[in-house]
Amino acid sequence: MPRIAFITGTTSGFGAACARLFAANGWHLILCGRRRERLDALRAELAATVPVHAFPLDVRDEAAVNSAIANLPAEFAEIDLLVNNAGLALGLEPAHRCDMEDWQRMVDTNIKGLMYCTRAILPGMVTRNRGHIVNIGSVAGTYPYPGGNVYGATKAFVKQFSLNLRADLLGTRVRVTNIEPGLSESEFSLVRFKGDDAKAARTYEGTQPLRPEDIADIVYWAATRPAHVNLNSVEVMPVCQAFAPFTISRENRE
Ligand code: NDP
Ligand code: 8X3
Repeated sequence: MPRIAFITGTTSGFGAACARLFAANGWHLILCGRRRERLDALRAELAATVPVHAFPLDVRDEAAVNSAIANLPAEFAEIDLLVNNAGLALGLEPAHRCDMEDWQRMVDTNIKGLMYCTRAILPGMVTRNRGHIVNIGSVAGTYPYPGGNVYGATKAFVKQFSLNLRADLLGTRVRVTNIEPGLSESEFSLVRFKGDDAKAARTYEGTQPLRPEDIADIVYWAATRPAHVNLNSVEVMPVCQAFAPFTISRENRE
């Protein structure tokens, strides 16, 4: 029986790479993101291989998420895998200089959007007693760094929400995995720095970051373990990245 994956945020980066890998392995796909032209192009590319249902969706819009799920064509309705990938970071300023709208957009997308998609799709999985939710968290949800403030906090939400879903789903055959990547090259930094190409490029300069295909590989691997195996979390960094040491300020002593 063909399997159906719903992947959010497939117009670039991890989501597009996941769509390509799952298509290459015969999965039927439901794809979304806000940029219609890119979605159309991806659908045109993949529909030659597998059935694809693609539509523009802003995951921050709860009513639109619910309506999209409620009105799925019958052949796509029984979702086996939800990849909650859509997300973003905005800015790298210290908290006292951040733009409140940036903080709100990160909360609305990374937390609320992920909640809306999960809440809309999970009941069907529980009824069918089959399914898998793969959330894309981040190392920023575990390790603090300057400027990570609300972005990291949204990914800490993803971490704890994933664990709590596991607690709620105990006794069902529905699986939950949180994948937590580190430095990865995609449009992530371009979005974070609001279209500033040079600044985005400097993030990756002289490094060998993870590629979207590396993350897709892990999502696919997690989704294709035997049905009795649940990967709770996968933390992954490029070899060129490690943890910051504790820092000590020598300023402002009494
Ligand atoms: P990209 O910017 O390349 O891709 C982000 C995707 O999310 C795009 O397809 C974008 O589509 C979509 N998206 C953003 N906002 C919305 C929205 N409101 N509704 C629907 N779709 C939306 O970044 P990545 O591929 O790197 O990021 C994917 C996920 O991985 C994110 O959750 C990110 O936080 C996480 N991550 C990224 C890391 C990195 O270093 N790159 C490391 C760890 C985690 P569109 O703009 O068309 O809506
Ligand atoms: C993306 C990784 O380190 O830029 O989640 O926050 S990082």
